[in-house]
Amino acid sequence: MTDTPSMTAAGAIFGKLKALGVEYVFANSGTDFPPIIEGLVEAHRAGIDLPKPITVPHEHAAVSMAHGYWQVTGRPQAVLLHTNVGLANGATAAINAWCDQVPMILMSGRTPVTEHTRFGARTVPIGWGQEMFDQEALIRETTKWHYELRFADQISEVMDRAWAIANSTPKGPVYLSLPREVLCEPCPTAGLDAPSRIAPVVTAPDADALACAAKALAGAENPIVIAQRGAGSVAGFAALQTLCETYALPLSHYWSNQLALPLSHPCQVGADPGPWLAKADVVLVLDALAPWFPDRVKLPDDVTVIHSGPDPLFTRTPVRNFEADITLAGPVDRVIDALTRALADQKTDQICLARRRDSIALAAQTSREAAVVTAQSGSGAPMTKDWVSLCLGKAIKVQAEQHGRRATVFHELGCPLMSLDLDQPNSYFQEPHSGGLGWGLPAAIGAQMACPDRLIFATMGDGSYMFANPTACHLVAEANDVPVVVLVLNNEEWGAVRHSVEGLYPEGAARASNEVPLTSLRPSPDFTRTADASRAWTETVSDGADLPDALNRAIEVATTKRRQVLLNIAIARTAPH
Ligand SMILES: Cc1ncc(C[n+]2csc(CCOP(=O)(O)OP(=O)(O)O)c2C)c(N)n1
Ligand SMILES: [Mg+2]
Repeated sequence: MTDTPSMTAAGAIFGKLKALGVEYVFANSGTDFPPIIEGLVEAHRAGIDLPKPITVPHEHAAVSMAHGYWQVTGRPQAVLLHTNVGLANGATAAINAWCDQVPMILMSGRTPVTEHTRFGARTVPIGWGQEMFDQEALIRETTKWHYELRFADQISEVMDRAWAIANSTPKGPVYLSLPREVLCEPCPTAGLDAPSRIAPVVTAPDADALACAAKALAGAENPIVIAQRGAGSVAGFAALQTLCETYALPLSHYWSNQLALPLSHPCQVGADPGPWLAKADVVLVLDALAPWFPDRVKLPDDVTVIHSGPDPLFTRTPVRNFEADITLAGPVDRVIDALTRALADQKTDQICLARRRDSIALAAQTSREAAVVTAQSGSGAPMTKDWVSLCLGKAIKVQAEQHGRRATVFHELGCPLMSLDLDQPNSYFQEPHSGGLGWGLPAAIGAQMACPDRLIFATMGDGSYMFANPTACHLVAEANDVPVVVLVLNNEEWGAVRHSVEGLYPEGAARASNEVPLTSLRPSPDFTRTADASRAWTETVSDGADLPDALNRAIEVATTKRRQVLLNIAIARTAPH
C-alpha cells in the first residue's frame, strides 16, 4: 500500500458503504464502537459522503429495519451491532432475512483480542466477558458468507466481495466481524469511494429445462401456479398477469408473504390450492418454500411439477422433498420472462384456453366473494381480523383513487391477505416463513424510511407487537419522523399457539378447557400508552362499526401531521381453521 493513511478504519467502512449504495446503517452501539463513532465524526468533518447512522435501541429491530427497507426498494442496507451480545439479539432477525433471501451487510464488533499495549486493546472486564472462540457461529447458518476483518487496508476489497455475494442469486445477508484493534488502525483511502469491482451473479434457467416446462404448460389441461414470494419485481408483477391471462393459468397465494397477482385478477384463485392440486396435470411453483401441505395433498400420479426461483430446491433447508420434475433456477421475474418467451414457441389450443379462462375467472370471483362475506360477518364487537383487512383494503383504495397514494401493508399475525383487496406490487409483505416474531413493526418503519410518501401500515397481533420491542421502535419512529400506522390486532392471547394445540388435538383436553395454558396475554397492557410514550397519535377501537372512521382519522394524522399512529383494535378469539 502506497497511499497515505487518512482516516480510521471505522470511518472508512462508512465511506465504502455509501459508495456501495447504502443509505442507512442501522446501529446499536457498545464499547467496541469508540473507533466507529470517532471515525464517523472524523469522516463527516472531512466532507466524506456517508450513509446515515440510525440509533436503534434493539438489535432485532435494527436488522428488521434493513429487511423492510430492502423489501420496498431492492436496495441492500447495513446493520452494525455490538460484539457477540448484540449479534445474538439480532440473530432471530438474521434468521428472518436469511429465510426471505434479503441481502444486507450485517456487521458486529469483536471484543479486542489483545489485553494490553496495543491501541484498542481490552480495557474493562466485558473485553474478556464477550470473548468467544467462534462469534460467527451465532449467525453462520443464516448468512451466505462471513469473515473477520484482519487488516484495515482490506476494507475496500472485503466490502466489494461482501456486497457482491449478498446480491448474488439467491440473495441473502453476509456477515463481517470487526475486531476493535483493526477498527483503530489507520486505513488507506484508495477504493473507498468506488462502487464494487465485483459483479453479483444472476442465474438464469437452463434452456432445456425451460423448453420442457413450456411444453408441459402449453399442453396442460389442469395447470395450477403456486406463488409464495411474489413475482420478483414490478416488471415481473405485470408480466405474470399477462402470462396467467394468455395461458389461462390459475394462481394460488398459498401462505404467500408477498403479492404475485392483484387479488382482483381473474386468475387469482385464493389461498387454497388444494382442490386445484387434486386434479392438476402441471404445477408451476414460483419461489415457494413449502408450496402445499404434504399431509393433506395427494398429487395425481402423472403430474408434472416445475419448481422455480432463486434456489428452486431450497438447498440450505435440510428436509424438503416436494417432487420436482423440472427445476428453473433464477430470480422469479427472470423465470417469468424466460417462460413467456419459451411459451411463445409452443402451440396452444385457443378454444380450450378460452373455456378454461372462463372457468378460472368464475372460481376466482367465487373465492373473492366468499372472502368478503366472511369478512363482513366479523364486524361486531370484538371484530375479526378479516373485517380489519376488509376495512383497510377499502381505505387504501380510497387513498389511491382520491390522492394517488401508494400503500404497503406489513402483516405479522395482523391483516390476512385475502380480504385486503390489494392490486399493486410491493403492497403486501407478511413475516418470513421462519416466523421470528417482532419483524413486522420495525420492517414497516424501515420501509417508511425508504419511502416517506407511501402509506405504510404495520399490522400485527398483540403478541407480535410485544416481540417487536415496541418502545425501541416507537423511539426510532419519532426520532426519524416516520409516520407509520400501527394496527395492533389485539385478541389478548397467542391465538396461533392455541390454534396449533387445538389443531393437533382436536378432541383434546386443552380444547375443552376454558383457558388454554401458555397462550393467554391477559391482562392486556394498554398499548396506546406504550405508543403514547413516544407521542404517537392513538385510539382504541372496540367495535367493528367504528373501524372505518378510525382508520380514516389514522391516515389523516399520518399524512397531514406526519406523526406515527397506533390503533389498538379489539379482536375476537376464534376457533382454529
Ligand atoms: C421469536 C418467536 N417466539 C415465539 C414464536 C412462536 N409463536 C408463533 S405464533 C405466536 C403467537 C402470536 O401471537 P399474536 O401476535 O398475538 O397473534 P395471534 O395468534 O394471537 O393472532 C407465537 C408465540 C415465534 N414464532 N417467534
Ligand atoms: Mg394475539
